[in-house]
Order: sequence, then structure tokens, then C-alpha cells
Amino acid sequence: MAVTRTFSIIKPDATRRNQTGAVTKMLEEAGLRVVASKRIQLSKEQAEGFYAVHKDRPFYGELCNFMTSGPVVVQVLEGEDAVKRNRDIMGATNPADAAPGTIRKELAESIEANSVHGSDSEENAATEIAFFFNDDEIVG
Ligand code: YYY
Ligand code: MG
Repeated sequence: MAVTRTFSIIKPDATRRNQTGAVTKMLEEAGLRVVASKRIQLSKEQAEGFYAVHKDRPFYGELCNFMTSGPVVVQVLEGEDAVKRNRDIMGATNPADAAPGTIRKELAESIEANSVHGSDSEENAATEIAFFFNDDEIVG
């Protein structure tokens, strides 16, 4: 299995609860290395652009509002099979369905305020990393 990269967001519910470290610790304990990280306030345009794939879904407007409701931490994670490894430690989209020990089960509030984003494919990971980071901001 190759060392690859994925893109993660620590969402506003988690930054509000001061759980940036708790989330990052779970990512690191799952074998992922943070090779880029910055705390930012998303603009409405950034949130809408980032989640454009969901623009026809009923939750799109609320999701974009939520993602701009407070600071987020955008991160590039590196590790063996990083996309899948991150999705596994994140848990199911709805915390109520997430397995014990996953970030969403242990920390998240609701299906919307679910603490973390993670890329769902290597192709999307590359696109999402480029949305927020220049190459010189990523130090492996
Ligand atoms: O990749 P993941 O975050 O697990 O779920 P997606 O289906 O890509 O949805 C993105 C995001 O949208 C989800 O993390 C919360 C929100 N959302 C929602 O608020 N209500 C839904 N019924 C489905 C998704
Ligand atoms: Mg998704």
C-alpha cells in the first residue's frame, strides 16, 4: 500500500468545543500525519465552491451556513492509504450511525455538525488540497 495524501477539515462545531487537538490526536493515532494545517474562517463563496458537488441537495444551504458559522482547520493528511484510513477513523456521516471509537461517534453533535470532513477519493483529495493549499505550504 502506498503512502498517499487526503484532505481534512475540522468543522466549526469541533473548533467551538475546543476539540482541534482531540480530533488531531485521533487522526494521528490512526496513523495519519498532518503535513499542512491552517485555521481559517471560510467565506460563503468558499463554502459554496467547496461543496458545489452537493448544490442540488436539500441540505446544501444549511451546510454552507454551518461551515461559515465559525473557524475551521483545514489539513493535509499523509499516510498509508490515507483517503480510506481517514474515512475509517471519521466514521459514518451521521454520528448516530458511526462506530464506537470513530471521531464522529465520540465527538460529533449531529449529521450536520459532524466535526470533520474527509475526501472520499484520491482524485477529490487532490482537488480539495489544491482548493486550500499551495505546494509550498505542504511539508511532508
Ligand atoms: O462525506 P461525508 O461528510 O460523510 O458526507 P456527504 O454525503 O459528502 O455530505 C457532506 C456533508 O453534508 C456531511 O458531512 C454533513 C452534511 N449533510 C447533512 O447536513 N445532511 C445530510 N442528510 C447529509 C449530509
Ligand atoms: Mg463527502
